Amino acid sequence: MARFFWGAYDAVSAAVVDEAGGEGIWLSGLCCSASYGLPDTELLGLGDLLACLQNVRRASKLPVWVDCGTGFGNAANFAVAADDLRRGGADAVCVEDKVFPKRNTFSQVAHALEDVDRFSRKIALARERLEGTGCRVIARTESLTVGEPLPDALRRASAYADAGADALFLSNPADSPDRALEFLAGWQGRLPVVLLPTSYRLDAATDLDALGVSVVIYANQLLRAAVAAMRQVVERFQGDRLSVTDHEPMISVPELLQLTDRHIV
Ligand code: SPV
Ligand code: MG
Repeated sequence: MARFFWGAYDAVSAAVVDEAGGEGIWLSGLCCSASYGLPDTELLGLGDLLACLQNVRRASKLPVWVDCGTGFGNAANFAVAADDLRRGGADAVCVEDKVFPKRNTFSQVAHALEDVDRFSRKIALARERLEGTGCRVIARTESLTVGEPLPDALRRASAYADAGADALFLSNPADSPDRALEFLAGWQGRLPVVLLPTSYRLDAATDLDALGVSVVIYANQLLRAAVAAMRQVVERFQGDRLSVTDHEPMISVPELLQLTDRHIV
């Protein structure tokens, strides 16, 4: 049965997912970077990401999949980083086949894809390093992001499966799921697939299980919702500067205390 993960970036966002009965957490590179005031260009270091993971782990025992961007350098670097993240509480590490320093998938810039063999080596070495630990390696392909034809995405996915990836993360920054669905038809369930419907909408009638989709990630919706709510509140207080009442949308102080006391322990 396909599971739904939420992108979190700190203890509060993780606690919100946890108390709502979420099924898993995506430690989002974009959102963690933003919380440090950094662009999503791999300026966030391994130590910073480990700190974000520690905060999220303080708030939740849910599975946490860590977005490692392009993996902190070469295959050897990614293997060490993956092992550190595993010891920090990661249930999976996800690495993408772009060239360092990558830009966010939704950035309107030219993205450079990594060489298939070099990327496969990253997967294989991390897989070897994590053997027996229970921590998974997820290979993310950006083939559709750069507009490559479907056979390229399938060729890359096959190479990553051969290298030992446990799941395939399919980026598809389009306003329709069509290409992702075409990929799934061609892929035929060789590895479980992870989808990210950030810009497209999956039809309620889509049979995710039959298509081999194991996880759907809402990667950045929580931070986007938080910013929208914060803006709304600031604007309302600006219009009524002496107001001490709770403005919508805002939780009460006791609710905040309950969140920190009950979920961030
Ligand atoms: C992230 O959350 O950092 C991701 C997902 O990589 S996305 O930004 O939507 O590409
Ligand atoms: Mg990312």
